[in-house]
Amino acid sequence: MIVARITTLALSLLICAFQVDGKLRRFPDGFSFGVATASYQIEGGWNASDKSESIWDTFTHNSNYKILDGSSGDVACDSYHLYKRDVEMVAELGVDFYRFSMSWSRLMPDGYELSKDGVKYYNDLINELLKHKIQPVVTLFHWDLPQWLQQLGGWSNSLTAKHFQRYARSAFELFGDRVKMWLTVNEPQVFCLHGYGKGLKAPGLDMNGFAEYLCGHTMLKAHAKVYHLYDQVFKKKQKGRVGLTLNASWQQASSNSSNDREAAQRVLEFELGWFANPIFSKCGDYPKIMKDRILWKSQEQGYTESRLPIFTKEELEEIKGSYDFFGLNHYTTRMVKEKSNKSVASKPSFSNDVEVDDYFESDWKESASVWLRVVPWGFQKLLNWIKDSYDNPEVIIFENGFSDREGIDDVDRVQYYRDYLNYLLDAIDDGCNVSAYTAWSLMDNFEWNKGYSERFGLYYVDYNSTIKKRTPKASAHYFKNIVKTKSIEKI
Ligand code: GBE
Repeated sequence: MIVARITTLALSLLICAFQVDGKLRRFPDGFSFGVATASYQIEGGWNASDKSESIWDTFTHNSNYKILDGSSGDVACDSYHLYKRDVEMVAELGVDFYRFSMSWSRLMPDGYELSKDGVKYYNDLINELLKHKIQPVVTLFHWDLPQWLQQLGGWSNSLTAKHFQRYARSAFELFGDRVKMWLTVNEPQVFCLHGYGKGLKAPGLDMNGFAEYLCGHTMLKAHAKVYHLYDQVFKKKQKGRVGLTLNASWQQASSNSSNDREAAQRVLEFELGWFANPIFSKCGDYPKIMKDRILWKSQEQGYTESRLPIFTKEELEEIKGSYDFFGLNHYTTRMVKEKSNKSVASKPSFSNDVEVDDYFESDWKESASVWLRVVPWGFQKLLNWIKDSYDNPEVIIFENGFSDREGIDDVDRVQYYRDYLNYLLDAIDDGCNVSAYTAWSLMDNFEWNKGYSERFGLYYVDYNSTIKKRTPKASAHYFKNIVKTKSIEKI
């Protein structure tokens, strides 16, 4: 422990020395910083008081599904009890805002009545943050749908949008006097593809090529409904902003050939455009390439209509422009080329609809996650793609981070943040309108299918200790210094 302390100290001195010697780059005036978490990944208290089960409770308690280390979020970081320590850490970092999510099944166990204890928990957390002058940023849905709604089809049932709106209304009424930034949903693409298409995540449905599109369709409608509800009923009085946050990797064409460039563009359209186009593009609706390909493949596969649902005119209008900013979660980059042996698969799937080959360059530094390689320049390229595709919207980075299996001497994470933030500044120099940055994550937490085996935190969590002891890593000291000086050494 003492040795570890000394190395951390040495490391932070080294980081400081680096910053004094190297050339410093400043973040623009008004640029703000935050850190993020999500309810199921940190709270625990899965059956505290009158909380009902969420699909992640069901999923992790069912042995047919596989969480790598056999764990669950039953206790996680125990933030249900330890939220004051969490806020203390956020304050230590000196950031402007804390992005956390609300557990729908904690706040409204049966979808209608509010839970007294659920309301109290989020009131306490929000008030504690404000006491420390930290702005709360709330995600309404970060993947933990109430199980009773899943019984009714979950996000493949379009009525879920109505239930979501009722839940959001309560959240605005209860907390909107103090919460000024809301995210409706987190990464609908990952949630729908993994939960309804591949069956990897809760609710564990593997109805590839169908159900992920149904899920996405309802989520887009739900998002828009909540956006307009806030806009029409709450915005004037509460003066907050509403958006959502979308995941995207950069997709680098493996050659300059038009085939490979089209393939890379296609992945961007299927991953990011699927949700971004209907909301942020001038014409609205799904990307043309998605509509065309899925219809064509569906017909070839013998279906009479496209597996991608169609919006009505009214729905298109409702969804288009339903944002106050463009939320982005970004981690990594892939190389993409045209698929070598293309086919209309008899069995529909999202990946057959996209139909590319992808890979990582072998010299891209690895993380603890198979899907995450360190490719900082991809960040700049992606931000420029968003600028060019959606008329340079205000972008807020709501997640960016690195996974390891280390303790508090997380040099690789320090380097990741240094490099990614440098390319973020390059993107800003290119004219990208990025106004804030959020590190994922405040602390190590339940990393979905990987359980506790992959760590993303700025704070180390000792899961074996009864108090789930949190200790700042080298990256916490490093990040704190960036926030404090609003600058970073040039790489
Ligand atoms: C986000 O997702 C989540 O919002 C957050 O909750 C999570 O903790 C954090 O990032 C770190 O993962 O077959 O395993 O290779 C990998 C990040 C799929 C984006 C996982 C999809 C990461 C994109 C598929 N990735 N995800 S496989």
